[in-house]
Amino acid sequence: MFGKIKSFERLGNKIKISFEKRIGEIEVISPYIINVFAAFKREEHFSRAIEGEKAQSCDIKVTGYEDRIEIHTEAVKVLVYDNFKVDFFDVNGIALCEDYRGIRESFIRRGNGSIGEGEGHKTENNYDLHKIEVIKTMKGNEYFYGFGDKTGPLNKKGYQYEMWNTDDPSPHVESHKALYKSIPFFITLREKQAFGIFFDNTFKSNFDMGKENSNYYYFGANDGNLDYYFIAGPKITNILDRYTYLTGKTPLPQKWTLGYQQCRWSYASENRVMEIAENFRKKDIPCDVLYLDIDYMDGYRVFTWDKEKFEDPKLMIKKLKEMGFKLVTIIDPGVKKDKGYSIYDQGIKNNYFATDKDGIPYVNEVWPGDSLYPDYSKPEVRTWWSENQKIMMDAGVEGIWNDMNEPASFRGPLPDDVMFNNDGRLSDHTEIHNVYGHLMSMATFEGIKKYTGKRPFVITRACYAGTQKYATAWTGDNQSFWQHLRMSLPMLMNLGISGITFCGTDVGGFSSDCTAELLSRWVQVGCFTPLFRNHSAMHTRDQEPWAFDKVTEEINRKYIKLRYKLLPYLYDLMWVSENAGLPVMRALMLHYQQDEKTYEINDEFMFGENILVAPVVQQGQKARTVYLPKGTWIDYWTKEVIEGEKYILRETPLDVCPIFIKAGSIIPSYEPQSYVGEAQNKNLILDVYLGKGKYVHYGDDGESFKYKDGEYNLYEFTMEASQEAVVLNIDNVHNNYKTTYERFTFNINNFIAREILVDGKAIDFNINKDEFEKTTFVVLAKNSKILIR
Ligand code: MIG
Repeated sequence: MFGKIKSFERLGNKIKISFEKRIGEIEVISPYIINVFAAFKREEHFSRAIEGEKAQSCDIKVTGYEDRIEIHTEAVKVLVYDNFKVDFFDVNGIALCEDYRGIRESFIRRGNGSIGEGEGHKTENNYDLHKIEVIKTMKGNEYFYGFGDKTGPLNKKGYQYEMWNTDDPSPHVESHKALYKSIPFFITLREKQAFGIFFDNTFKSNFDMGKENSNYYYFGANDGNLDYYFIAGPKITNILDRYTYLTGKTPLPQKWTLGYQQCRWSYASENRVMEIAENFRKKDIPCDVLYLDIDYMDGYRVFTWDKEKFEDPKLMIKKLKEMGFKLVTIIDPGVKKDKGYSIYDQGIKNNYFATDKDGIPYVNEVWPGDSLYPDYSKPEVRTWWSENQKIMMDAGVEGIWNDMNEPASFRGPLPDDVMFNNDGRLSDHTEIHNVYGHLMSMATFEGIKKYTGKRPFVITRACYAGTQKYATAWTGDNQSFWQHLRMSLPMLMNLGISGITFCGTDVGGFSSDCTAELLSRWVQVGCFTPLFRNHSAMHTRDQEPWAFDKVTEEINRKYIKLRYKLLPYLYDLMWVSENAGLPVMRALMLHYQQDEKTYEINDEFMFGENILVAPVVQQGQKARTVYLPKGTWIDYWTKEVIEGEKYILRETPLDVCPIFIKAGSIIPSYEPQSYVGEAQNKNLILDVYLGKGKYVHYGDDGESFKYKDGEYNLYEFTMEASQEAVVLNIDNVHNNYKTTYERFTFNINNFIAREILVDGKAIDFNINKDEFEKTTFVVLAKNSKILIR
């Protein structure tokens, strides 16, 4: 395809290599990030995931040898050979990622054709279609992570996946090659060292992680350019920071978006919505957000209201607000073909819809019947769509839920030759499909930002790499199956590894009927997922926290309250995510990369660095094994101290989700409220688990962008502890937001104090020996040094 190397030249960070038949390019983005590029589809190096210039000036050494070109940065060594074979080494000369030069040989499938063919179905083989393909050597001891929302286990070794956003209502199982999102990014972990690969290509692509042959893995696309990034580690956490440096970090959301959310297809009248709202308050179950699914609209016409069901939306939303609820409405992309309907008329008049190859607006069917697809790849359409958000914002709606944006279509898939503007490039559906939802989210985000001035809350089903900048993602139509609760853990952990920090599944399951026990266990997981939303489909049985029995209701209340208690900790994690690219729900190996036992744990996760959650994901399970990595852990419920680096057995009565806190943790919490902002949080509670530790707590107004101008607070808490004494330091290291805290309440777990000195002065404290031993005291919210002994 490329032929032999003829010459090369360096232009800034780029090394342009002339091969006999084509030009290849290596660009050093940073010492750790290397781009491999060759123009096939178009000359321009264009990305939908990466915005703005990312290349940094850095030291690069380029040397030509007889058989290769060597490019050195301070972190990696890149060797380029004939045929644009590229190998990556670390600075010690250890090979990390090498192109495969051996024989291509598929695994054996015996019999004539497949069973599918025998029964008259067509089988697909995408490999032959690849115009672009990169094959990497596999040594055998690799682990692969990432790829967005793919089904199956955490480690993707031995599996093959496709990137083609797909709305598939059948129960999601391990054989699904694709779901709603296309995030062509993965991490390879081998011998405790990791690196990332981001294949920035929006066409249909495939990733075969050693399924075809265990000597190699590969990725390829049907069209587009050769364009991938090698991202050096060796730590996974650093790779995530670098990947999100390229594609963007999940921005800090408004605080209420981290509260509990209740959804349903559909709460379809004002009375029903108010009944749900009142129930939450009456039953003392915290809740911040209610949703309106498609039935609030007038005949599924987006940006309209069914005035019979919702006579006065503005007034209803006002009433909800007074009760502390925020309303989120669904907006699908499909615009009803309907003369006289303003959105349709504007779209037709201004050529805002995708067209067929002859330029005639393309029609397919979605909920409204015959519908057209706004061409979000056209700048004017994004502006128009963002202006439309005003219609909803004016009514008081506080977040927008973008569904069906794969895009879904009821009368068969959109033909390949449906045409899109692609910011002036004129492209067809094969190129735009995987970024359609991404671009819709972008337009929605911009509109909400413009009309509210607040941090937009957009929730989307379809994503491409980088969508985290604009939207929260949910994992689409799961089912009320135990299997789907189980699968949600690796799926959400891999979404986090793919840059999508703010994600969640439908708690309780979307399709099928949930059971009391399943909801009881699902809410225990939902409590720790960044997006905590219970949702269920039309015709399924009621699934609200109180829809089953008193026991289930009580368990829902317990875990929803725990979520509200932990809100300051979760908000801190979101702040960390915006700054360091780390997810909230973390696979264990993110923090225990040296411990191979953590590499394939599918049923435990870290909620930040301090809390390990080992939920029950099997019906009737009365006890489960938990792997605790190296270190000392404290059982959250019993305060038992357990040495890690071993498997333990934990009893799991229905209301217990095993939770373990790392020794040395200082966990901030609030007294649970019915909703975010019900009362000012004047008291920050700090749960202290003895050990050596440091914790940084972040605070701002919880809704505006002022924090970007420095209007925020940072409290640094540090601890040194021995058997006899604990020393705590409070240091307000950043102090630009008028804090609401008056005091800090410390709970020192597993410690009975005899004396507490704050800046040398003795203060009062309480000893609690009933439940478990702890010492509690209150100090003013200011810098101080506390000695407890
Ligand atoms: O064709 O709007 O995933 O959450 O409730 C189904 C109705 C369309 C699919 C979404 C689901 C939503 C439903 N939608």
